[in-house]
Amino acid sequence: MVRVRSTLTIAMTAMIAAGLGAAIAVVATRSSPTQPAVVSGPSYGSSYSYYRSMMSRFGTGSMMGGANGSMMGGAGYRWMMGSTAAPGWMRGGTLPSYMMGVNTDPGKVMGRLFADAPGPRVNPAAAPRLGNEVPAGATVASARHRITFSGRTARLVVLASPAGSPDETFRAAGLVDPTIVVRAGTQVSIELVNADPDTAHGLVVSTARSASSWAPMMTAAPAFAGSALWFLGDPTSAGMHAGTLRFTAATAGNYEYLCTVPGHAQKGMRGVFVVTG
Ligand SMILES: [Cu+2]
Repeated sequence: MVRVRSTLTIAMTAMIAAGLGAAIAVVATRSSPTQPAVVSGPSYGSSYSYYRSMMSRFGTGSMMGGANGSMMGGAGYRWMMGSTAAPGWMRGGTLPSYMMGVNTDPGKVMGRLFADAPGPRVNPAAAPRLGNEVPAGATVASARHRITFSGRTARLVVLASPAGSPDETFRAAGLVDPTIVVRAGTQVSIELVNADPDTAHGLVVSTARSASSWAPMMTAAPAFAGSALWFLGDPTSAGMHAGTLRFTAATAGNYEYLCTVPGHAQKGMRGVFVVTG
């Protein structure tokens, strides 16, 4: 059973990752059974190609891999991308209990599998500066552990587990897991950089209380349209993976941001996100 659970966990992470590069793409449901639907988004093609190459590393006979693996075709890809054909637990429902057991750190598995994924990269030499950068238009109160934006736009760089910070934490404006405050209606842009050499990380701004979940990527629904980046793979010689969440902080309230990778938010990889009225 342990082996089955492990396989399912990898499948689960692969499903989420399949949507990574094209997280913004709108998935059409009408298409041929063997090809993914044509969607907008420049990264879709390379993401699907990468996905196929990654999945082909699994042996034939598994649910995922090989030339005839059920996850290899367009239908499987759409399923993983969260089409309406996807099961409820992929769309914010409860994760089946049989997927909760693992014997391998999912973040390490995910980091390795997606180290070569396409997407923007950041030069590691720039990471320390980015992690300490005070955002334009923001007030940083170190003693209060808080970054406050007063304008109508907020642009912030967040590093995941960079050198010099505790493991499984975020760093922004020189602070560890700071409280981030914006006004209602602010156009928010958060660039996430995975600065951890051997573990995947992600970020979602969600409603409070979801941090207690072992697998936030399944249970922590984004609070705003676009407020999730499910995860980024390990850095390679090409640089550190980076991705940007863009959303409008539409409604005042107390939210949280947290790492989506299983177990990380529970270890403390999270912070408070406040939208003031
Ligand atoms: Cu993490």
